[in-house]
Amino acid sequence: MVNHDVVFVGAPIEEGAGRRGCVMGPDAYRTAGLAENLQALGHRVTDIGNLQPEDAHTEKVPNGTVKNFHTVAGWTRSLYKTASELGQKAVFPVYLGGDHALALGTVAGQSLAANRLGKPLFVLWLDAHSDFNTFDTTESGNLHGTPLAFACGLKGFDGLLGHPLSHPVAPRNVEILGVRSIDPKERELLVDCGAGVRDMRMIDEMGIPALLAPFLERVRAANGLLHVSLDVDFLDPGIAPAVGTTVPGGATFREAHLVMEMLHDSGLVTSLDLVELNPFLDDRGMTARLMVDLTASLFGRRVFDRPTRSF
Ligand code: 6HN
Ligand code: MN
Ligand code: MN
Ligand code: MN
Repeated sequence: MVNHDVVFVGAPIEEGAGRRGCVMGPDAYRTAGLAENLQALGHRVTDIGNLQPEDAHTEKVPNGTVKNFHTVAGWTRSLYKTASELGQKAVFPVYLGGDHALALGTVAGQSLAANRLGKPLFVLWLDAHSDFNTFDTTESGNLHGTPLAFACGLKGFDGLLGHPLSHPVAPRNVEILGVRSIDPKERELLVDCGAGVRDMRMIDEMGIPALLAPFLERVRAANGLLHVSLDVDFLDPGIAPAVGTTVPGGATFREAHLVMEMLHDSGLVTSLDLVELNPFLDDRGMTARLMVDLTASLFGRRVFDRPTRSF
C-alpha cells in the first residue's frame, strides 16, 4: 500500500450554510480520531491547524440575495492560496470543513496546482445536491450551494477571488454522485455545461461499481489528478444526522464505503474535502465517526485482502 504524507487543513467556515455549527467540524474530526486512524494505516499526518479567512471587505456585494459575501470571499482566498501551494507538493491535503463553501477555494486552488504540474484535474462530488448555483441563480443566498459552478468557470462570481479564475475545471471532468435535490435554474446550468450527474436512482438501478469504475478509468486514461469532495448529506440521514441540509434516500453505509474502497484501490485520489459536518446536530458523535471511518477506507482500510486463491 502506498503511504501518504497527509496534511490536515482546518477550515471552520460556517457562513456559507443556512445554519450555524459547521465551525465545530474540524475539531470534531480531530476528537473522533481522524489522525490516529490514518496513522494506524501507515500514513504520516501533519495537522497545520485551522486557517483564517483573508480580509475581503472592500469588495462590492454582488446582489441582495447572497449571504455573508465578504466572509465567504475571505475564506475562498485563503483556501485558494493554501490549496494551490499544497497541490504542487508531494502531499495529500485533507480539508476539514466547515461548510461546502470551502470548496470555492479548495477546488480552484487544486485546479491551478494541477495545471502547473501539467495534469488535468477531475472532481468527484459526493453530495445530495449539485451545488451548481451562481450568485445570480441562488434562491437561498447560501453560498455552499455554489462551489461546483464556480470551480467550473461559470460566470457571475465577480469579486470572490479578487481576480478571474485562471484555471477552471473542465465540466466534462466532473462527476456528481448521489444527488437527489437540484434547484430548477441550477438544473439548466448543469445540463448546459455537460458535467456528469449520477442520481440516487442510478445508484439503485446500476450499483456503485458500474457508475464509478468508468469515471475512474477516464481519470486514469487522462493521467489526471482526482479531487474528492465529500458532503455529509451524500449519506442517508439515518446514518448521518449531523448536517443542516438532510435529504431522505441517501447512500447507505456500504454504498458509501464501497465508493471509498474503490477510490483507494484506484490510487488516483490526490486531495479530499470533508464538508458540512455540523457537530451541533450530531448524535453522540456518530456522524463524525462515520466520516472518519469513510476516510480510513479511502486511505486503505479493508477488512480482508483479496482472496489469495480462487473460490
Ligand atoms: N450543500 N440548492 C440549495 C441551495 O441553497 O442552493 C441547497 C444547497 C446545499 C449545499 O449541501 O452543500
Ligand atoms: Mn493509499
Ligand atoms: Mn454540498
Ligand atoms: Mn449537500
